[in-house]
Amino acid sequence: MTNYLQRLVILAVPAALFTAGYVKTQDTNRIIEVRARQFSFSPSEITIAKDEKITLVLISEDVSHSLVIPHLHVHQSMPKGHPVSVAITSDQTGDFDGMCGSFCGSGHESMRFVVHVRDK
Ligand SMILES: [Cu+2]
Repeated sequence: MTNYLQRLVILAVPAALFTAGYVKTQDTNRIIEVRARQFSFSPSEITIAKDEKITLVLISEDVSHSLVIPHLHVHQSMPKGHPVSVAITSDQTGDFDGMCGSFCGSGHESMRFVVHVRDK
């Protein structure tokens, strides 16, 4: 019985953590982690397929930043120490510029991000 309980805990704890996790993946196919620090995003560009559902997991490594991609209607704050996620998709192909939308220091303007959307 003790063994059974141990196994139950071993299985249940990760499941509970995932369910209650701070990153919500919602109905998406691919997760891409993007880290921000003064004064760049890493990666600074990503390539996705048209109509592909993507979850960006955004992590700020130093101060608060934000990711703004006007064409994809993304305007997501990236508070220091709190990973956040945002779903993106595009029904058009092209190269769509993004940037940091929160002034974060003297190199803020150089924080650029590009989403390349290609045909499948
Ligand atoms: Cu910034």
